[in-house]
Amino acid sequence: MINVNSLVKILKQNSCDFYTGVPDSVLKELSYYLQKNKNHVIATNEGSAVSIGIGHYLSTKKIPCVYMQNSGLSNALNPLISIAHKKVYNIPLILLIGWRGSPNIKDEPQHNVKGKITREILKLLNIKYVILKTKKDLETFNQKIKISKKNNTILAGLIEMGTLEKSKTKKQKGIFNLDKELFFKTLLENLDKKMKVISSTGYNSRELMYVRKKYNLNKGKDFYMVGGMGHTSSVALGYSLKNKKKIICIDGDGSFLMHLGSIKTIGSFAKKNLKYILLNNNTHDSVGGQETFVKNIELKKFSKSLGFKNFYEINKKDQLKKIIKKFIKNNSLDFLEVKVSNSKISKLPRPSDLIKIKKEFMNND
Ligand SMILES: Cc1ncc(C[n+]2csc(CCOP(=O)(O)OP(=O)(O)O)c2C)c(N)n1
Repeated sequence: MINVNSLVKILKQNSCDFYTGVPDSVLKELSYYLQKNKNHVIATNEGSAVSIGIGHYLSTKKIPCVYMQNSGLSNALNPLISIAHKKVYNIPLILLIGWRGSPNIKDEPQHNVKGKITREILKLLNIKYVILKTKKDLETFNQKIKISKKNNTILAGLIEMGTLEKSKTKKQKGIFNLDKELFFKTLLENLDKKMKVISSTGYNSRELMYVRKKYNLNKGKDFYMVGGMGHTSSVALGYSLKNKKKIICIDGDGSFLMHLGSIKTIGSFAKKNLKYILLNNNTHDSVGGQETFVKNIELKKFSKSLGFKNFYEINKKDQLKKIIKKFIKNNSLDFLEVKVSNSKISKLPRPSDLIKIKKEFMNND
């Protein structure tokens, strides 16, 4: 196992003291360590994180540390290839990559696919990597960082689930109180039979699935976005344009921010049958509770200026039923923000038979 302090120490020895990235459960101990660090930027997507790192290098000549989950490596490809690559601007970066679905570890389907090809992607990009498991690997990493700095190349550290030693730091609490389970229950009770729901990566899809089963609520069909974080709203838009039925998109705030431009596309192109729900807990709850900073956005002005017709906000239990009923009944492109607490359910199920879920979702009976 690896202690985050030892990892950070090695980076520091190499004048690397600036961190940017998108949170990941594998790397949550690093997030906890960085909580009070002023040289740390939580980015909304991995391409932005790499780009922030590139900017840091241009202004300081110091190598930055960019962290991400391997699923986000694909978001990072553009700036990694078209800006930082050896044959373009040749910019040194240290990547710390949470390696979900590594061949040694049993994981979910979407992670298994990415986990298997993560090293091949790095090889294609000419990025050298070290698998970080032990203190000895840290020493190798240290040596390779020095070479990276000398040649201005990119170096990656691959970190598997369970490698980083647990610290005493506890996950930060959210800032809102409304129970998410109660929200899901009320929503499902008020859905029309033929409605479709598309829900985001993170706890949202898992909670939706859990609440359906727990209370035996069967109206409507769900499509759980187990991967493709940030693309829930786009899938919902694409679906809604060729379907007359009402379609509900349930997004998390981290997911909403990851490709925020998609919300503008909805504002410009969606019809009246698309309904967007932002489940706002102001955190990346499912990967360690890191702040998303969504609370600083004036969502009413924001959504209206993008083309949504009505904006609703729920932050108390007694508003749930009335506002949800109205939101569902309206025949207009509406935005509902629900300020919810972090998840309180301890053992959330995970969608597993994805092909079955897809078939059931596509069945219009
Ligand atoms: C491209 C990509 N980057 C990072 C992750 C890791 N990840 C999974 S869920 C999640 C947080 C999502 O936050 P939010 O949408 O607010 O949902 P919550 O966790 O609060 O349920 C992150 C960062 C991912 N799955 N995909």
